Amino acid sequence: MSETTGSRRTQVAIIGAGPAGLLLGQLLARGGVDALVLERQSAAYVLGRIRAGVLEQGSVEVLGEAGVGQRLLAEGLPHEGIELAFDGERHRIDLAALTGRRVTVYGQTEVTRDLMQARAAAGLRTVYEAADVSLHGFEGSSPVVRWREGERTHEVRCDYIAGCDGFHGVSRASVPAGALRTFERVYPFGWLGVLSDTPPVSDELIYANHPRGFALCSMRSRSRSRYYLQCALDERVENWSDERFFDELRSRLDEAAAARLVTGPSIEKSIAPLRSFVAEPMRFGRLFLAGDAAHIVPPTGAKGLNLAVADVRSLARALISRYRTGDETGLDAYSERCLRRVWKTVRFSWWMTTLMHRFPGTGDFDQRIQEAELGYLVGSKAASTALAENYVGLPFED
Ligand code: RFL
Ligand code: PHB
Repeated sequence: MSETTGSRRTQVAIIGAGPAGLLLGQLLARGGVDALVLERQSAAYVLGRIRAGVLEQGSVEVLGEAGVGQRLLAEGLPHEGIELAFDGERHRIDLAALTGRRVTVYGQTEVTRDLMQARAAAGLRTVYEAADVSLHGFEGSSPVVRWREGERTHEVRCDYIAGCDGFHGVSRASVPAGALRTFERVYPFGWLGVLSDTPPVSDELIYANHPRGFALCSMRSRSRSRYYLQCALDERVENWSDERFFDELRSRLDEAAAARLVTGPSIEKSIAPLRSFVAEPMRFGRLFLAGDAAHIVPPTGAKGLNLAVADVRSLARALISRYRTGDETGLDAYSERCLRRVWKTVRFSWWMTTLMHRFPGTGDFDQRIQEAELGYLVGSKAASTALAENYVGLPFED
């Protein structure tokens, strides 16, 4: 039997040290609210996950408010447009002209690194490699979180628990069955991603619709590229040499882009499944879900990380005002307010996924329909604006 060490107290126990958990910890600390962050993995493991790359302007602003905007401002790449490739040609969507806003290319790894450093510099504690995290008493007034470090079991008493532990985390799974309604769409394909130290094929991101399947040309810097190919769900990374990957990518691009593509050894290669998922509500008593713990979107619209930032912004504001003035209206409105934005974003990501990918079992008719919609999109200011408004990010509600 392992022994339980002395119980400690914090105001908010945050489960998960991904971008959602770390950003919440940072915003709360700046608002004078005490929090402890518990993470199942090591810090190195968390930093090794290659994920998102595009930040909405609103997300950049929130990271600035959290005091971690300096390197982002210096090294992030502002993008004022994206390119859509289909039927052998590329067309630019001028985000800045259509919306007055832009996005910033800055890797999720870098966001996480900045947040980790800010947390360490402020002397705030994160428990990494916290095993068997369990949540108790959140339906009442005194929640407790327990975990194991080696042989020792620890616990923290708190006022609130923030479940920021991603799609496979323990927080959502701790909610009593029946208290939660979930909505899900699993797509019949995945994304095979490659990171390489090669200059990006274009100054802007290219989203390509092609009869062989979707392709995306993204980047992390002027010398590091991130490329994705739509692949079958049962595809295996081992079957994709770098050469095969780049040959396939070239075949899905327009001639000019294919000719410009600079290839080089991959430094990361992985396959991600695509899914849309929403859990309602996002609050149970004193447990609040935020980020991927509550919802997942396919990466086509570059929205997952940005949604996590929007949730956390709202939760931090609500908690800070609860501690400052005792006012709980922000906490009471949290779930509904977030879900309005979540569903709009789920819709956008689903739409962009449907428009850009080749679905198994569909044929030339469906390809022509997609090309017709893309043609309309790039030719109509109204339709381009609708895409651009969503891509740069819908305004925060408060
Ligand atoms: P995370 O990043 O999954 O972090 C959750 C953390 O919780 C920990 N954890 C636990 N800790 C303690 N106890 C437990 N029982 C635990 N269970 C889990 C995990 O180890 C982890 O550290 O969720 P968070 O913070 O909500 O952040 C969400 C984002 O990571 C995610 O939405 C984005 O990466 C999605 N995404 C993209 N989003 C964008 O906004 N723009 C993009 O360009 C973009 N591209 C992408 C993406 C996701 C991708 N994949 C691999 C799914 C591209 C890809 C390929
Ligand atoms: C990325 O750079 O990883 C990225 C960019 C845009 C997306 C998805 C992923 O839509």
